[in-house]
Amino acid sequence: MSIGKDTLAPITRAALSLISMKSLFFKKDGGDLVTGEVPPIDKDVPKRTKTATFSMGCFWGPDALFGSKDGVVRTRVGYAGGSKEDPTYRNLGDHTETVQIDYDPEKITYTNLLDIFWKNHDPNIRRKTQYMSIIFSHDEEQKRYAYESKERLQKKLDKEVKTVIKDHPKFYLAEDYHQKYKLSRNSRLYDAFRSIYPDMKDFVDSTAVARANGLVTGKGDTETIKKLGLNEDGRKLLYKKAKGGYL
Ligand code: MHO
Repeated sequence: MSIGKDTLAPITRAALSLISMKSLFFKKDGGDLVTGEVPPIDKDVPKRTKTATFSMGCFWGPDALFGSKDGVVRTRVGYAGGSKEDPTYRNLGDHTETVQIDYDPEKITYTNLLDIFWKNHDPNIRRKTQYMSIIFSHDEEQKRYAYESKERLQKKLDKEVKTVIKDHPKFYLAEDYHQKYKLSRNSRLYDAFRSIYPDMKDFVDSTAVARANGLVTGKGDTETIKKLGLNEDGRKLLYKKAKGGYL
């Protein structure tokens, strides 16, 4: 026999309906974890940014990794390097999973980004096209740094570095569910940021969201949590995830 609602004390009933109302109005859209203001870090976007584009395996990890770095303003994941028009995840053709980074050159250099690139995947292995190691340079300077750093690493390892260096090709933005994927695995936090940025483009372009996506994987400075537009409950939850180091 199940206990019907009328067998519960009125006070319990009232409490239960309050909880369900709260979840109806707040929890679903994540509004219970945010301050309702634009995240402070997003009010501070530099006017001039530069762009870097890398392929280094499944793009979920690099999205979070680069997003966690001070000086990185925006990240997005997509497909590049192939010739197929309008590739999708299920119909990728000859493209490669790619992360694109807008950065503030006053705070982080292309050389810093290259270091992160080399240290966070194995460039000695030739992988299938989807997961190939590629540096897409956006100008002559980036190209030079890319070749120089590849050369240096090859000498150091005394092993062929299979990374391909190409000129910046057309970049096709990946499906919404791939953007800030690590954060999406934490649905309360993901919904919280979606409640700040209901428009997917604003969400993807937010520095706050990029940092949160890094923090849930245990990367980045937990001091940054203060600047992401979360209220105390939100900050506590993100802090817990950051310390848990979920990958
Ligand atoms: N299917 C792999 C990689 C996904 S990545 C977007 C996984 O589940 O880890 O290619």
